[in-house]
Formats: sequence, structure tokens, C-alpha cells
Amino acid sequence: MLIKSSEYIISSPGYLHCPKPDKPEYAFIGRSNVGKSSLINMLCHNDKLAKTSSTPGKTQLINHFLINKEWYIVDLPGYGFAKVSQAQRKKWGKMIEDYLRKRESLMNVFMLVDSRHSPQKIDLEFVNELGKWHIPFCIVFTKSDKENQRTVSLNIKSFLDKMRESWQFLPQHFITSTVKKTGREKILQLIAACNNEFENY
Ligand SMILES: Nc1nc2c(ncn2[C@@H]2O[C@H](COP(=O)(O)OP(=O)(O)O)[C@@H](O)[C@H]2O)c(=O)[nH]1
Ligand SMILES: [Mg+2]
Repeated sequence: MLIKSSEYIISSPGYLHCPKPDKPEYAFIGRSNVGKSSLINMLCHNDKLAKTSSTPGKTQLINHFLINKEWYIVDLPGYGFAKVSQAQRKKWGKMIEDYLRKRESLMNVFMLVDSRHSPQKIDLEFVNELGKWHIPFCIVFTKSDKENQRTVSLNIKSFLDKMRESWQFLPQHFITSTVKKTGREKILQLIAACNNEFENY
């Protein structure tokens, strides 16, 4: 898919404030610092679109970006930031759950996992929540350039093995690096296929 335009639209405090659900939408979520903004920028070939490395845990908003005037990318606030209070965490949880479960135009969630690390409890827990809520999702293993190939492969395998303990079928997964610019085409292909589905709906 060719990206002809990408623009920031709005930041919303909850799903009720989001733009009219008349376009297919793809949400990106993961721990803060996992590489969400960088990935969104790489997908759009637009380094100024999503803000990278802004103070983690600060923005608790649902950010909409309009791509090619026909579909949305949504940057969701990251989880797992240590300095966030219990109350804020709860508020985040409620906002995310409502958005994910109630947003009619949400076609797929891209759940980002840092490929430098062995499986983290917080990521596995979030994956299980997505399953419990019947949200379609893929996993994106980020920053694959930061560790050697062997470590990356091992971490990915361990994560998927952990998932197999409770999942009969595994979701599709992608391996990305915004430094080496890898994984972009495959993700855009999936989005293009889902966009077609939305049109035929
Ligand atoms: N080497 C490398 N660094 C990355 C990659 N993706 C993100 N980063 C870096 O990781 C940090 C956090 O990225 P950011 O996109 O802001 O993460 P977010 O908090 O999930 O939105 C920044 O310093 C990025 O430059 C990647 O694929 N490779
Ligand atoms: Mg970010």
C-alpha cells in the first residue's frame, strides 16, 4: 500500500469522544517506550507524525491519525510505566477496555512487544485480556535491530511458547525495526486487506 497522506486528527479522553466510526481503524498498544510512535511514523514515512520518546506515562489520550484520507491509526497510551499512580492505572484500564470493546470500527489491534526482552508478565497479561474481550490482534516484536538475531529469535519463540500455554491458535506476528526499516510492508498488507473487508461489510 502506498501512503499518500498522514495527518494528526484529534486526541480524545475516551471512546465516546473519538471521531465518527465511519472508517476502518487500527490501534497500536504496548508498554511505554516499546517503540509505538516510531513504528507509526515508519509505517507512514512521516517522522513528525507521532511524537517519539515524549515523557512516558504522561499522555492518557486516544490519538487518531488519518491515513490516505480513508483509514485511522490510533496511538493508545502505553502501559507499565512505573511512576504512574494506582488511580491513574485504573483510569487507564477502564479507558482502554471501553475503547477496545466498544469501538465499532476497530479492525485490528497491533500489540507491541520489545524483542530485546524475554517474555514479560505484563505483556502476557494484556494479551490474555485481549483474548478475553475477543479483540482481533497481531503481535509486533519491535526493536529487532538492538539485539543479535539469535537473542531476538529466542525471545520471540519464548513469548509465543508462553502464549501456547493458554491459546489454541496463535495470532499473526511481525518483526520490526524502525532503524533498519523492516516489517513495514507486511503490516501495511494486513491493513490493506482489512480495509477491503470494511468496505464490503
Ligand atoms: N534501535 C531501535 N530503537 C527504536 C526502535 N523503535 C523505537 N526505538 C527507540 O525507542 C525509544 C522509544 O520509542 P517510542 O517510539 O517513543 O516508544 P513509545 O513510547 O512506545 O511510543 C526511542 O528512543 C526510539 O528511538 C527500533 O526499531 N530500533
Ligand atoms: Mg509514544
